[in-house]
Amino acid sequence: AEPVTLHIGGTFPMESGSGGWAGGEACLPAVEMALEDVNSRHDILPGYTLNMTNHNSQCQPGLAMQQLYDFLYKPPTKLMLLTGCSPVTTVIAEAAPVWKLVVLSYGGSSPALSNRNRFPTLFRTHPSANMQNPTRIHIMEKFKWKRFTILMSVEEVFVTTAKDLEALARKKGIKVDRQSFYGDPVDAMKTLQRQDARIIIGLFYVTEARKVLCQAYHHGLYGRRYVWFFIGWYADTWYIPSPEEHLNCTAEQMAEAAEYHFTTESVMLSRDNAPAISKMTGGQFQERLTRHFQKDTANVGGFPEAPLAYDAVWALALAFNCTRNNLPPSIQLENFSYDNKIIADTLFQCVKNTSFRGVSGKVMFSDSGDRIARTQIEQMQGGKYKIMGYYDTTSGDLEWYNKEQWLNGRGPPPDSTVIKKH
Ligand code: ABU
Repeated sequence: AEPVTLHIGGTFPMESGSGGWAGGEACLPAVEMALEDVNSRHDILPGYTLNMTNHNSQCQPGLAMQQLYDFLYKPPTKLMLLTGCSPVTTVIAEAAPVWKLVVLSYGGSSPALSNRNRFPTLFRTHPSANMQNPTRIHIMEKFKWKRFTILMSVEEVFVTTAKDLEALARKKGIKVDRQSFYGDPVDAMKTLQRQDARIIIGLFYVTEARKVLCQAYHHGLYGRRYVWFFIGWYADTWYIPSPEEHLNCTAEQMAEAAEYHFTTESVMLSRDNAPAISKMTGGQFQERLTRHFQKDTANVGGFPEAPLAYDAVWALALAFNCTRNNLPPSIQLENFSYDNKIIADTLFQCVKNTSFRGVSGKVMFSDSGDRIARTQIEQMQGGKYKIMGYYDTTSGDLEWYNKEQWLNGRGPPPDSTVIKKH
């Protein structure tokens, strides 16, 4: 007999009109690869084939709303939705429960998404941005910094990360100043200069990161007295200006200002030698995906997150399999409709109980639908990122390789002006 098709919907930010995350570039091929792999397996969803309708959300929530209506009102009925980028995941996951739809986000890092009351049917393979805050505090303590400044863009994903970071710092007696901006960071940078900020944690998307770096150069907020921390999932060459942005900084100036900054990001690729459920290791998955691109993957949007997107499809397929096995004999998975509570509830329970070895590591969700992961810390040295170590939030262990470098050649600079006593 012909296999029965199960339909899902997916939004992928292929380019970022709003300046957000353009992760669809690598995450869409990763999802397509996973659909192919799942569909060719006879032990998962026998008798069924998965099919995805997808849209380019450009990481814009308004556009994504229109795409959600398309998913809902244009047949066939979708059984689940895949989303990437926080603003889009937020609007879709807030609306989806009305149609009894489970949402699986491969690329939403906003801590706000952990709210079960607001997002009752959301799960994500992407770890929350809050995962990196204990790491940041640990590094502050390691380098004996008792004061730092958060510079952030006014978007829920960054505002909620900053709030959590401030609360953690307060508990450790570390003083935090906060400066925010929307679009143009110039005024915020002037305030940083006035406040004599030295240790600065930046929370913004990559387009804004380039503006900040350029302004850091012009305001002299870089070099031996300053330490910047940026988000680690930007492409490796993110700091090189693109001509359309009219940044008023040359590539050399940007590279000079970027030198010795640190980044933190959740580990998203399994280093395990044992193969994942897909029979590939994390490394083999990455090699296979790399072959898909004609260019250096350091410049492909969403390349670091691609394992999360690949694993999201496996989580979804396993959950469909589990639902099929747990439904009463009179109800078929393919009979799902947007008011079918029995299938929706069974599917929700099945996703909740997900547990498998993925190419991104062990895939399991907490009660709030979140993923737990280690954090990787890197530093830019000579224009290249070098791994400094890993932090395990669960155990509080920092694995540190002592490879950090400082422009003064001595050690970490002080967190404020040192007044010498005579
Ligand atoms: N690592 C990409 C996260 C993108 C977002 O949360 O919007």
